[in-house]
Amino acid sequence: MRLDRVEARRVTLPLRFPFETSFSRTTTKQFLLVSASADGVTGHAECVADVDPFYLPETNVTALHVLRDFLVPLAFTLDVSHPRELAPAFSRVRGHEMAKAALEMAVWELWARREGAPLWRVLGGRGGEIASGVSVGLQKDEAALLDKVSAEVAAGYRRVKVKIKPGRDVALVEAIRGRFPALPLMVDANSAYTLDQADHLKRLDRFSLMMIEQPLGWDDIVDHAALQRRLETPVCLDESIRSGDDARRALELGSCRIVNVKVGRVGGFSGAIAVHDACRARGAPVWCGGMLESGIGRLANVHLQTLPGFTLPGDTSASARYFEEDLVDPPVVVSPAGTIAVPEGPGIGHAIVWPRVERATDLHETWRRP
Ligand code: OSB
Ligand code: MG
Repeated sequence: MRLDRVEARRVTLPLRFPFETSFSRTTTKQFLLVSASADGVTGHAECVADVDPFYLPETNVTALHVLRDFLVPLAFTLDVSHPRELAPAFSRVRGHEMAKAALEMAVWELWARREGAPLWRVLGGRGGEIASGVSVGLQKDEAALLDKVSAEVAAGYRRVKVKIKPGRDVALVEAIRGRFPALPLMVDANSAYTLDQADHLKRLDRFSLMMIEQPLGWDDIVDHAALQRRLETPVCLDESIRSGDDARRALELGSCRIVNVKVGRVGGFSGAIAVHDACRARGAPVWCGGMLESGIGRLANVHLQTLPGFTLPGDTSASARYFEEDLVDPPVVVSPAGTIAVPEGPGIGHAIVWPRVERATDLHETWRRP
């Protein structure tokens, strides 16, 4: 298969509520929607880069540059006999995992559509349903946080993650635990602490948290290993894991006991499968993170989570938590039992609502094979 056209659209969607973390406060979601075509069939994928480099170094502008000037021209030289050939071909470009992932995932989605198969089947997963968890941003005070957590528990979510940062951590977790003694609960610091604060973080050990996600440096695995030795609570890495090899190294070093995988952060589905396999081979649980994706990226995450190593609920929640109107129809919904149905249709399996995409698009580039 030779690609004959690749497109990138820059799409902006308002978020229903601002999403606040230790590193930023997001009120609108802007992303690149990448489409790859061959022989009259087109696959689509959502890039997880953001407008700013506050989570990881890439932005929508760097992703567009790297796609336009390097990855797309490279992809046009390939005769693809399977989408897993994209990642090794892209390895000449160092870093830029989010840009790579967007094109790689679009080719997997195209591949699935060509086969008339749901994405999960070409990824090696299974149909059925997945368990759903939620990520709750920083709230204005303890009462607001307790209200939010109560609403998510009532909605059926199987696990709740709350964002923390210095000054907004131990007391909040204590309050949630007081109200919900048996709730599968975890926290995510997005690199807001340093190893000097290990004694403080140790105070979280009393609350039987499932894990603490990315407490230290965004590119660190050495200090995290020192921290994990001092904590009972399992450390989970997010930002620090950019490949299957990163997952292997972090687990071997004892930097974490659990891994969050985001397809967009590890260069695409091949990278995500490599992370999954590295964890599974070492008996470490892996779960799927999220980046406030529209339904297009959200469904890609649903399909990925049908691989057997995904033993914990991830951050894939209902479209309606973020968007008044999603770009897919039907939107992603969560049952009262806290599950999401795995689609059976070709590719991501839900229809993309093109008039909504076009309305939300302010820039559209098309590249053709020379
Ligand atoms: O650290 O997991 C994170 C959102 C944006 C950037 C980083 C993170 C997150 C989330 C939200 O936690 C997960 C989601 O609901 O999509
Ligand atoms: Mg995280």
